[in-house]
Amino acid sequence: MTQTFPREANFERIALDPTSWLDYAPNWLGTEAADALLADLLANQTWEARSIVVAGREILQPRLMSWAGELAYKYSGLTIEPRPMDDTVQALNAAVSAICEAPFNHVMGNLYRDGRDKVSMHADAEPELGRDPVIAAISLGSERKFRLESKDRRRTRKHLMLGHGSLVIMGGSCQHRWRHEIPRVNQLQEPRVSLTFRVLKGPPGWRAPRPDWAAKRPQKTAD
Ligand SMILES: O=C(O)CCC(=O)C(=O)O
Repeated sequence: MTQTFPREANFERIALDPTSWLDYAPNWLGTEAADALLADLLANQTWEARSIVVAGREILQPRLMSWAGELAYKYSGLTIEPRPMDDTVQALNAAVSAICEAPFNHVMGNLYRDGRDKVSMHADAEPELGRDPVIAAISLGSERKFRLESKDRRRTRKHLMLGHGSLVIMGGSCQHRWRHEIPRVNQLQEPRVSLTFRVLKGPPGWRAPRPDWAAKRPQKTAD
């Protein structure tokens, strides 16, 4: 039977700057529900090693990934094709969309097999996500550090420990003013799974339409 998931969460807000924040619900899922979800995802998602292009070189991502969504998604030179959501991912997507009041249509899974797996500093700022996207992430399994660094000259650093059954939302200008990473940890043996939820506004290559006023430049006349 498909698990059901809460459609509400007790968030604490962590302000990063006046227009960027994290909303963090450490106990969104209780331990039992989080254990069951982790076992389901490990057993039933297709976990793949995929390459991305960094500085012109193709490298294998240091983690496994799974995904589902009605549109293809392209980042770092990697295009992941549309793939249907299974019942569990669909139920999660509906619950997290209701909580965030965002029509998420793409779910990406990351499987960090142990502490050597990581995701490097980056921002989710592809044009297909639009301006100031809301991105949510569920964490399951071992607790890992979620580190953020501001893009400005100060390079301010913040971090949050993401625990089993938690839900975090990156809001406001988070993707435009900050980068984030899950750094490597020595000697950690246990896996972690995260599922991240995005709204893709269109397929790879989609661009926000120019507002009407942008096209209406005055004809050149003598001032
Ligand atoms: O695993 C996480 O919590 C973060 C994943 C991430 O940064 C991403 O999918 O962009």
